[in-house]
Amino acid sequence: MTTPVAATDVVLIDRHESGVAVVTLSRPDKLNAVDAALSKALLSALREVEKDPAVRAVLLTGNGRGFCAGQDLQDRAVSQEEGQRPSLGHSIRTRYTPLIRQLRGMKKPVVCAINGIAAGAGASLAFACDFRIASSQAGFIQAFIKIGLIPDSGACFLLPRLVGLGRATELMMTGRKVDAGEALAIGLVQQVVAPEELLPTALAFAESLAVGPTGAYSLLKRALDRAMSTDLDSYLDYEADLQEIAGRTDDFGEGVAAFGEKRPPRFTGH
Ligand code: T3D
Repeated sequence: MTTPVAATDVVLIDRHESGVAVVTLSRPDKLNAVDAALSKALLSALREVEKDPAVRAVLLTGNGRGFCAGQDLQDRAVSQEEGQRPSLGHSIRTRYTPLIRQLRGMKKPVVCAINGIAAGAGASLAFACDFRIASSQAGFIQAFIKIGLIPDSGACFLLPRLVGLGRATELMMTGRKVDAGEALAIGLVQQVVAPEELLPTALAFAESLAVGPTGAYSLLKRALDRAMSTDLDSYLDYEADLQEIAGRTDDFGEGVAAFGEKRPPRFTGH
């Protein structure tokens, strides 16, 4: 079933019985560029699927030929024409930071199905997901520099961690397009498929995650995030704390029982 959220039709949620919620950006005539309504609806949709216990994995994608073209520049053009200088710091703090925090902090795995161009903050949304599967027609552009901005929405934090500092710097300073083949070669996406295979492939992958120990995925995400930004000694303490939590879950008991009984585990996420 597909339900528009936040009284708009610019972000759709389609809940599948498999436990996967497909969240779709839907301003296709503007390549799903982020205006105030879309950012608000996306945050609302992500929070909604996060708190829905029936949802165990999330799939983020876009309608039409683009995934997301970043900030809606028509909004900005209007401001410039009116002689205004918009506070981009305010825009980042209120519009984009909450989205990136929500995606990175999501207690469920998030798969991004990149159906077309991902530019500016649109690329950052994809970087903040746990997995990226791309259509052969997808591409990534660090578009910020072309309009005199620095990469935002976590791009300077996330992209070097995905592809290395040297490559990230080159992509960010040139603003050149990375096509799907290059994205695969540099590890920016896990898989590239034909456009008609994108949703079935991404959905099947998300479904395979949804039957997994989703509580452990959540802890694993926290472990990886911490590991990328601390020293080994501190990390090892944090790891022990997280494994303490994992060891008290029903899923750990079920996993060990299933191993002993030589059967597939039936994880519940508890
Ligand atoms: O401002 C703040 O709050 C700070 C935050 C900044 C975050 C950011 O994301 S900054 C970066 C903003 N994004 C860009 O700079 C990308 C701008 N778009 C493009 O460079 C190109 O559109 C693409 C390379 C993405 C795709 O090119 P192409 O040739 O495939 O498509 P197109 O013809 O340019 O676009 C199709 C339509 O989408 C077109 O509308 P029209 O003329 O048919 O009515 C175009 O204007 C619209 N569109 C594309 N991107 C945006 C957009 N409309 C508004 N904002 C956009 N970002």
